[in-house]
Amino acid sequence: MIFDILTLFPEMFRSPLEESILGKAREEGKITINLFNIRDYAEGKHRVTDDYPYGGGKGMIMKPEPIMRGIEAILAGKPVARVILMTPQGDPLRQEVVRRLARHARLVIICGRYEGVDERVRAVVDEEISIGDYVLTGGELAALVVVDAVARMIPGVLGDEGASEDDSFSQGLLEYPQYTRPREFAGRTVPEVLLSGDHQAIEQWRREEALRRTWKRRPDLISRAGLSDEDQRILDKLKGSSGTD
Ligand code: 6GU
Repeated sequence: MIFDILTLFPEMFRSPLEESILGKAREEGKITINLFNIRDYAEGKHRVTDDYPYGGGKGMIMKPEPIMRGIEAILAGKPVARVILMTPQGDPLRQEVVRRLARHARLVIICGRYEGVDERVRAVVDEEISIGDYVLTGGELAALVVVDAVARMIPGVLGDEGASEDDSFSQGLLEYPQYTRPREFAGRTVPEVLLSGDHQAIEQWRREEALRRTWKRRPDLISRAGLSDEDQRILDKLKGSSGTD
């Protein structure tokens, strides 16, 4: 999968994309990340990329021409790509959006800065994405979030365990509690069932804990989760008893 990122600050991407799982996925050629500096597509001695807003107001607006020239250069010859604009006005990123994006062979991601981009840039944008209801100084960190979330859905990127299937959200629920050694730490012990070797009991406990957590912390997710009759029964039981988690 190819990610082409159009930004005024390519350096913001280097280290996060070199480390750990993404670094390895790049080395192994499972993902390719190309960084393009919008300034390289700006004209004139000063290569200006922003200007004052028509109609007045505070802040600067990113000029359309450098971004459009950048997109044209990126798409030249290989036009099959999804063009995404990172903006707080976009669709909120959710796991289902991530899964859908991961089906594309190529994503072109435009990072907005300042107070926004000239509206005419939207003519070449297929979709706009936000990573949440708060404001960042620019789309770069948000684009990194998109690349990370999408890349880990690509087969082989997480290794052969296919761990992305079991995550929080992949089933519409938060993840169950996890433990590793030691068996007792700071006076707290690992739940007995996890030491029992009874795989069916463990699975049942995990499902119940996932449901409990989701119901307590993110009740908004429950209605969208698509629960089985068994899940619904567990949930009714949880609601009946006043749990403490
Ligand atoms: Cl994509 N950009 C900016 N500037 N702020 C954000 C965002 C994006 N998503 C959430 N906040």
